[in-house]
Amino acid sequence: MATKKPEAKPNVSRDDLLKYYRDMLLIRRFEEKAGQLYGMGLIGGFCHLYIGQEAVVVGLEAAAKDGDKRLTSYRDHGHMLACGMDAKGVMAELTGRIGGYSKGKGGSMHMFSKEKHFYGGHGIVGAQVPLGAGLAFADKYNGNDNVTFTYFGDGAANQGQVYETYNMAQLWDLPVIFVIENNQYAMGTSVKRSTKSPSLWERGAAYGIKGEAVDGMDVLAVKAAGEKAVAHCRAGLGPYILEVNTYRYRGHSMSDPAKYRSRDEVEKMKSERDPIENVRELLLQGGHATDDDLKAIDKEIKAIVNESAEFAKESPEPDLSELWTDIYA
Ligand SMILES: Cc1ncc(C[n+]2csc(CCOP(=O)(O)OP(=O)(O)O)c2C)c(N)n1
Ligand SMILES: [Mg+2]
Repeated sequence: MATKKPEAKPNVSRDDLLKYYRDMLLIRRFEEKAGQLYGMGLIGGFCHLYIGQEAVVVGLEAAAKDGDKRLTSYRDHGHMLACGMDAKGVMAELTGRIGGYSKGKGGSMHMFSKEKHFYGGHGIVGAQVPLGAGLAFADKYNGNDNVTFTYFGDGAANQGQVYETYNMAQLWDLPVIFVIENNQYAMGTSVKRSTKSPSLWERGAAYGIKGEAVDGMDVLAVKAAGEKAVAHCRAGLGPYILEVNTYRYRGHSMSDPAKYRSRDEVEKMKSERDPIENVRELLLQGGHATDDDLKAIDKEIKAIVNESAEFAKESPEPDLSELWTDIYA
């Protein structure tokens, strides 16, 4: 992935820039805390952290409006926080407590919010892609101008159902943005080992779908591309593909031996491309914020995250009777 520094003069307001900084930092600190609670045995099962990829979801949420929908894979905590779901409810779900978004019965990969139009949390690779087209179909049918952001990974991009969905979405001009979060790896398999074609978004051409690749470590670039994609969909021109090039700093999940890449590679990304550091530099260089302003934000975020962890520890486990609720059969 190309290394490039953020532009010195971003075309956004100071308040916007501060919001992106705050939103990305909340995801980063929340995920670090989740990692700690996992290490302490308070979170069980699978847990996939989003650290490193924060600019993707924060940039795209900056292009969304109320009523737009989103859904993603199992690497989903960042998406929930970015669309305004409560950190306490997310953390409590991770610890399997009644105060969680799925009453402690879903865990990391299975949370939803009707209020925030967040449709999961999907553990089956690629399964959310056709579901996203279905949500977009409903919006088109209902005659509103909402769009659906359907996030999936570089690994998922090799799934057959993605291409069946591309075909139908384009055929029916569905307002769906296919967001390929290309973090360079699918578990331990680098994209270079799994994929011969140089770019994933260009595969949309086979179906007549427009798209582009974006620097996913630059929140402003992601926002700008998101606005373009959203405008395309709202104008009734059908789906759009964004391949957002990003990087995950942590393992695939909490149980990852990390033998498929070098420590140097990860360190280089962290030191040269970090999305939060990039915005921090923009804020400081542009005179939009002082060190003290940013320290105050750090403190505020830390308090939100600590509060979520306290809530998650204190919330009771679901009662046994909950075994028989929220089930179809
Ligand atoms: C249908 C299916 N096949 C395999 C798996 C096992 N699996 C879980 S995550 C994953 C890798 C997916 O990688 P990618 O789409 O790049 O997403 P990332 O984890 O990088 O966010 C695999 C193979 C699964 N959950 N579902
Ligand atoms: Mg991946």
